[in-house]
Amino acid sequence: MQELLSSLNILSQNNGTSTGLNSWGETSNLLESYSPVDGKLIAKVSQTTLDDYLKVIATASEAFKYWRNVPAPRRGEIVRQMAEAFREHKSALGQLVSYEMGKSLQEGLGEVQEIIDICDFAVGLSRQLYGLSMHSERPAHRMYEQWHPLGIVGIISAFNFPVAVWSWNAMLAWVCGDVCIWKPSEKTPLTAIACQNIIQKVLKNNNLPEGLSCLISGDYKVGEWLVGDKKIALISATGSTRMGKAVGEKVASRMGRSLLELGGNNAIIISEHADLNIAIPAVVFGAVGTAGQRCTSTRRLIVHEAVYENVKEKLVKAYGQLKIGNPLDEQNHVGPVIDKKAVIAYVSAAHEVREEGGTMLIPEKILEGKAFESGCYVNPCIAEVNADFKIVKQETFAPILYLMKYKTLDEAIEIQNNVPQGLSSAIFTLNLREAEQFLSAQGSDCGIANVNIGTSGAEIGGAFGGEKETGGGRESGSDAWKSYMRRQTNTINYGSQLPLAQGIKFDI
Ligand code: UN1
Repeated sequence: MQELLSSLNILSQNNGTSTGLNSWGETSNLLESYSPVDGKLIAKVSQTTLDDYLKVIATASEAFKYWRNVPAPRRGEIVRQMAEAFREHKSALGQLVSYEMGKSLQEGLGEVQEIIDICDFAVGLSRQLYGLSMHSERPAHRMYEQWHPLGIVGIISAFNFPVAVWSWNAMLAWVCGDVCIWKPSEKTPLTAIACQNIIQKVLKNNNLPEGLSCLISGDYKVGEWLVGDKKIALISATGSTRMGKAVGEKVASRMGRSLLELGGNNAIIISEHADLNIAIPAVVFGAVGTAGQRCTSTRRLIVHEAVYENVKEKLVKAYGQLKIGNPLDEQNHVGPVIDKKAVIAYVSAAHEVREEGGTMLIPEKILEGKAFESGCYVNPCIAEVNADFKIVKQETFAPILYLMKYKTLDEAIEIQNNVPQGLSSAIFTLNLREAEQFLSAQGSDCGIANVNIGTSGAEIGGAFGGEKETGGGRESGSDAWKSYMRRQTNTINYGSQLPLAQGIKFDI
């Protein structure tokens, strides 16, 4: 591990386990990062003080004045170099993601690949920040719109995708001419420092000013400084709905912008016309991948009554083959959940299922003994429930799958939509009418709706985000870049008259 950390330049020279965050001023109160893989303390990280924070803001504000004037394709070139740097460090960073967060090595590497992919996307985008031109109703007038950089973007990211979600925001923000201040989850501070170190080299090599990419560290209080600060033009926050509501309200009260990517309660509908050979693996990957800790994890399975027993049997069999253990060992499918608090949430969700009258088809179990010393390894479980149970309407960040039955597609869609969250959804069917109904205006109400693929594992090219309590924000691909810029409408009169719009006469 020491070797891995030093290959990512994380260990500071003077202190074996603590690391300074940046070169600005005093830091105190160390934040401890424990691995859920083996329960060991990996390193201690300095927390940002208010004094540090003020210096960071001043530095970022200065950097913005410079960066906004750099031509966008030139900004894209810097992001291209960042992609190269991440390619070079993919293996080490992927391992650290896996060790600090607990997801499988394949998924850790996949996360770094998402960074590389969004960099590539952003490079192309840097030449495509298009505005429209309009025909003016007045003679000898030209109208068009242009997109300008917004300012400082505050990025609050969650532990479950400790690096990819930051990059979706930061890479777009940079090509758009913004500067970024990143507040990673206090549960995964080291992967953030690793990313900062990787890009710092690129920034230095190109003589770019300090402040383009800032990292602040600490708990929610540090996040509150960002959220309440009028100098932060946009807050992009990923996390729980509870956190997002607090952030959204505070940012709105200062008339700032927020982009929220919050909880999901994602369902897969399995119709009687489904190809179960692809449906079952999609459900299992969606429900147990990342130990059920993706925003897009499959939490609910709504199965047609004609195939219900068959699906149930196949699922139980598939779950019986899952290997749970150290996520860095590629033999294992499921690693630990992030910490003991997550284990408690998992256990109490199972209790609530029973209290509400459901059955645990595969019951909850905390794994003990050798290789499970961290206390964070749990058995993925399946519960048979009614769609209206209170617990089924909540997002529990753990590998628990709720199974329910339906008769008609209308009913299945009604069940799927009848939760407070609206992130991701999917149907498995080979019937064209069913698939199209699911995707239509009377179908899924989620930001993401898929046919014959699962709810998780979205590509970076699409806009990512969801409706209702998921927060409404869109990140990553498509035209999500528009959230990171301000639109300006320009009208130019190249004639010698001053005609007014709407035909108004004003003679003087
Ligand atoms: C998240 O869980 O916050 O679609 C993001 C997926 C990933 C991103 C998930 N590409 O599962």
